[in-house]
Amino acid sequence: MFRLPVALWALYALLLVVVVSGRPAHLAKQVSHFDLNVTESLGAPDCHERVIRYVNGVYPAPAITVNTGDRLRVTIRNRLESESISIHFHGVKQTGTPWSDGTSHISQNAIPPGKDMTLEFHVRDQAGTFLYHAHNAMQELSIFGALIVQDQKEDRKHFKYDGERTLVLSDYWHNSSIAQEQGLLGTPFKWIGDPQSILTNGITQFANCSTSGKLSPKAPNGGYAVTTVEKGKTYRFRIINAATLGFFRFDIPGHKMTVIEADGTLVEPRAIDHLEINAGQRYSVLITASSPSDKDYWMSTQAMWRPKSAPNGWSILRYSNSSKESTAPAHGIPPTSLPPKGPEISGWMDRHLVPLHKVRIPAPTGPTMQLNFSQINTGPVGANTVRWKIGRQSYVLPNQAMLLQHYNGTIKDMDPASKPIYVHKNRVVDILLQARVGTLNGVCEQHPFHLHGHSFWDLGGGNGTWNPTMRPDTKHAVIRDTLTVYPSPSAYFETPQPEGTGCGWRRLRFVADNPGAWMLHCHIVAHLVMGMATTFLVAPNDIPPLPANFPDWMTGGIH
Ligand SMILES: *[C@@H]1O[C@H](CO)[C@@H](O)[C@H](O)[C@H]1NC(C)=O
Ligand SMILES: *[C@@H]1O[C@H](CO)[C@@H](O)[C@H](O)[C@H]1NC(C)=O
Ligand SMILES: *[C@@H]1O[C@H](CO)[C@@H](O)[C@H](O)[C@H]1NC(C)=O
Ligand SMILES: *[C@@H]1O[C@H](CO)[C@@H](O)[C@H](O)[C@H]1NC(C)=O
Ligand SMILES: *[C@@H]1O[C@H](CO)[C@@H](O)[C@H](O)[C@H]1NC(C)=O
Ligand SMILES: *[C@@H]1O[C@H](CO)[C@@H](O)[C@H](O)[C@H]1NC(C)=O
Ligand SMILES: *[C@@H]1O[C@H](CO)[C@@H](O)[C@H](O)[C@H]1NC(C)=O
Ligand SMILES: [Cu+2]
Repeated sequence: MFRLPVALWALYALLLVVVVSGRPAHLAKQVSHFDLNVTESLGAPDCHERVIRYVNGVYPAPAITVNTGDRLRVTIRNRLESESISIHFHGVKQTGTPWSDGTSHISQNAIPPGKDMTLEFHVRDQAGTFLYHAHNAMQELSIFGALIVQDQKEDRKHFKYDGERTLVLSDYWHNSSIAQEQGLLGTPFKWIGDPQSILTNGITQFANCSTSGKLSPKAPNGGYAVTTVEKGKTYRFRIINAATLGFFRFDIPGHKMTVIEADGTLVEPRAIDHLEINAGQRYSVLITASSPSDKDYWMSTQAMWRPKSAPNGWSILRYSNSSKESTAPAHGIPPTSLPPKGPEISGWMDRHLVPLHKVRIPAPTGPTMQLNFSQINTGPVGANTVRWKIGRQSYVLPNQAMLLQHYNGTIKDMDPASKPIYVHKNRVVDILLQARVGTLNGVCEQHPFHLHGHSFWDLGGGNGTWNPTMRPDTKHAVIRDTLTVYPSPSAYFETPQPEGTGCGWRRLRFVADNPGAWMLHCHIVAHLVMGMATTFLVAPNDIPPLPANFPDWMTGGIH
């Protein structure tokens, strides 16, 4: 029998500690290196074949899992034929690294085909469920994947579960995003319509996969995502809405869900019978596998706050005797109808949330910034050219990234439609988002607003038009990064309203403690492309210098 030297035994013991109990504190600050090699080729996520984007050969992009405190070094290789890309880590604050936000036109110029770029950043004081996705015009969510930041010590202190599962929900069109963008920005305006499919972990069935003849030689090949659980165990389901349009209702028959996390903030556990999750939002729910194990449960995802939903947002919850999760898709036959949606109730989900850790909410240190937004028609009479106006104007992305223009000293020469709102260091900013009926079709819609570089308190909202007697809702003020401006149910969508009618409002508050150039925008990508965005230049004098190794082509004027 061979004998290991004492030092090796010590190393073995240390490794055992690391594996068994999670990472010891002194090893917590790791550098994790990830490659994101972006390619495109034919695929058939819903059995209808089209060109899709793969990251490291898979769709959706692979999940990235790190620990709180880790430093990430992410190398993005753009191997697309002709499109520039950037990759944004949605919800990660990028404290001190505004150039790593991955937002093209704002934090960097997009990465041209054939080029590589490495982003470095810390996930300092954040933990929970995030996502990463492309952030260049309409291609926004053609590349998306889960980003999980573990803080096992903290999570296990409050919640008991035996395992984790991740469900990435997304919506999917058969038309290319380039065709969509041309339709949206062209005259006459052409809306993208509702998606053909709602995918779970990148697959569903639009056509019958056996008969459509569209079985792609490469994965994915459609079918239904299968999530396996063991009888008697409790799981943390991390549910990520990576849709470009859909506000989803998610149901699991025969199982109660208990929500414990919203956008990286732990909340008091609350039992819910279904989940409502907007584009860009994430929730963790606990579910216990205590139902009969001899059948499959069809989990469903359907769009709310739209006239109709794609009917194929199905995936399978399956009991298994193996502790290993199987990922092989199934080609079963789902139920014929989705669970009834019930009436759309503004803020139903938000009112189930109370932060687990109570933190003092600072008072705003300036006047409330009211951002009114509505659709405008800028086209000639009889032909529509449609944009979304927010605040003073419809936002036009600068050709050169705003942050680079900050370093160049050219922001002051920018087109007014691209200029940022200046924010002093550490100002406590209160923003009142007020939706109004525009000139086109009299509709009120929901809008998921996402802020870069900061999380905010979601201070509640209401129907119609805000007035100063309406106080912030501090009870449900969860710190998050994506909130919903709901339309009043009575003014919703199908019922045309006169121009100027208040559709609904919501208030958020954030501490501007992260110098940089940051976007606040609607996460409905079509709305973003149509100008529903604004930018903040936070504490320009305190923006740290650009790292010397920032790629040449970035500052050389290539778009
Ligand atoms: C990404 O591409 C590089 C360069 O071709 C290669 O060295 C690396 O192994 C690839 N990474 C992955 C995860 O596929
Ligand atoms: C797809 O795009 C083409 C070209 O823009 C357009 O003619 C067609 O109507 C679009 N199809 C759908 C389903 O939106
Ligand atoms: C698990 O194993 C038990 C006992 O062998 C068996 O009765 C049961 O059907 C199995 N369940 C599944 C889901 O395979
Ligand atoms: C798909 O087609 C095959 C072959 O015709 C059939 O056996 C199967 O039931 C169909 N599946 C669905 C989901 O309709
Ligand atoms: C937003 O609308 C309100 C009410 O019509 C108006 O008082 C306010 O000035 C508008 N704010 C901005 C910034 O345009
Ligand atoms: C909004 O209006 C609906 C009825 O249309 C009502 O049920 C709801 O309570 C209102 N919400 C708020 C926050 O006032
Ligand atoms: C910065 O200025 C240099 C020199 O004038 C110019 O070549 C470069 O394109 C500018 N970069 C940006 C991002 O404006
Ligand atoms: Cu919107």
